[in-house]
Amino acid sequence: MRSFKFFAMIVSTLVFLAACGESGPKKVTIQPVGNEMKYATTEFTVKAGEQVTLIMDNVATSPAMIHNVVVLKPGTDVDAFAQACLAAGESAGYFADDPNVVAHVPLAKPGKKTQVTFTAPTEKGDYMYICTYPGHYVLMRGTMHVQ
Ligand SMILES: [Cu+2]
Repeated sequence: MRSFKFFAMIVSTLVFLAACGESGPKKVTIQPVGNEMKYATTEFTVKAGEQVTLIMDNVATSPAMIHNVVVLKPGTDVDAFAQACLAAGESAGYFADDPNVVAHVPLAKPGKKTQVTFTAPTEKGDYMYICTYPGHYVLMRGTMHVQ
């Protein structure tokens, strides 16, 4: 009887772990192209309303190549937003909160990883993402497709 209880406990634990594996947030990793001011991952797709863990895996080695990822709603004035981030300054991680921000992965220094977990928008469409580190947003851009 006792061994049956133990066995049942093991099985329920395994079932629980398997369920967690399936229902955890979808992981999306974004890397730059070496020491270039470019994302290697320029697009990815998520389902509307799903949980997403977005990761900046900064594989750069040059000290100037610090990157983040900020996902914006369609129709955002990207230039104005990037200017606000620049004005927010280094202490704010070159990020200015704004109603148009869908997700914000903090700055990652070379060789580091940062991440954020968020709920994908329920509205389908194409969402631009940029790096708001000074001077990067013009070249560091990508698209998150919400389907
Ligand atoms: Cu950058």
